Amino acid sequence: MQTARKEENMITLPPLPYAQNALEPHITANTLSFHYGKHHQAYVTNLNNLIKDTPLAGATLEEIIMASAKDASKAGIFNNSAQVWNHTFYWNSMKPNGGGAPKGKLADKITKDFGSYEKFVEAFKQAGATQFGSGWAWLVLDGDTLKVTKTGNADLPMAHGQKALLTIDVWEHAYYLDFQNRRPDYITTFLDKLVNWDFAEKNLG
Ligand code: MN3
Repeated sequence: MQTARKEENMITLPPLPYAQNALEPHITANTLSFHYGKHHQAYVTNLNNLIKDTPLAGATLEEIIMASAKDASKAGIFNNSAQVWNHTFYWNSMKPNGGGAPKGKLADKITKDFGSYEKFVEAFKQAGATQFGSGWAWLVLDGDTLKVTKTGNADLPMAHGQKALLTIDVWEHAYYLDFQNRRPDYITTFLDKLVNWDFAEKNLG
């Protein structure tokens, strides 16, 4: 019984929103089997080990992230909890047969805040390509304004008072098996073939 009670308090790995081969030929099942099955799973496992028998056991993922974001003594908890959140958000930022320009409310807001969809694309590619080392590029809502941002390692918009709408993982493990060192090609493929604007618009609220 004690085991069952403890499991209720654990952070779990959410299912991928599509099959591991659903993003092929752009992102292969081989990449997803490692990226989701090994990397994402490892962040979940590490986090559960780190919060076990601490006051954060049983907290929601967002509560754990915010409780550790500004506390240097909890860097390991922050890194692993934020990476659990970031990866779930990233899987949902893509879909089979995605890509291209958004429509409707989000398209209008992108035009209003960036000048055009092309200007957004330019900013997003620039952010992803210039994030030095590991990290993420984001479309966020900052107050009432859409912005493109980049974060290093596990860092994420909610730690900066921003609302995430969309993300791309630019850690090498996200693209190296399929694109080797060609990070800009991976970002272009994400935007042209994979991006899930329905998810981003839902996050806009
Ligand atoms: Mn990753």
